[in-house]
Amino acid sequence: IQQKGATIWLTGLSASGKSTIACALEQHLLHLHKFTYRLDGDNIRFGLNKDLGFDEKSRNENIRRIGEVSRLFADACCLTITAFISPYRVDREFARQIHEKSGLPFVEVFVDAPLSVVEQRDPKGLYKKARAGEIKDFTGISAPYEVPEKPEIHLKTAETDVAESVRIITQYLVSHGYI
Ligand code: GGZ
Repeated sequence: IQQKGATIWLTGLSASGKSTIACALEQHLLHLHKFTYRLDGDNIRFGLNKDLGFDEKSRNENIRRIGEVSRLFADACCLTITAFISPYRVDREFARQIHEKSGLPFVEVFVDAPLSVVEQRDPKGLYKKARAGEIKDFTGISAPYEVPEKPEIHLKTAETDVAESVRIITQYLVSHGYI
């Protein structure tokens, strides 16, 4: 394999657009014939991490494991895309540190949409349930989201469409020599 690995770490609220951007980015990188893989709730929270819930400790462990797995994928020369809320700064920093210790690029992407916007989108009705107290520890409502302080990329998804977001991330990867 000629390419190097890297992790593209998307973080943001539920319904901010992480999964949509991750899927579109994966498709784009595949079209460029890059070795890429996407880690998201569907292949992690229903498998490796099916023992974990959404209290603070469980989220810490969720993100710790995803950080380790993404590092392994990146070490295997994969452009690894992760799409998890990852609400705690300390957990994202841990993921970053284990990549950097291994000499692997870690690109933190803040998928930013205001709470008012994601609550309006509410594609699965989860915010409504959280407001009604039917889901506890819901990020943005009854659990914290710690905004990234120095993300490599800051996407405002209320103002930027998916294609543009993919273009911005790809441009970053090209300009840093990661692809
Ligand atoms: C936040 C929750 C919760 C609670 C279930 N808080 O929009 P979705 O539905 O499809 O994606 C959300 C997903 C969040 O899982 P993550 O592994 O990304 O979270 S974390 O990084 O914080 O560990 C949401 C659904 O799971 N979901 N309960 N209480 N999101």
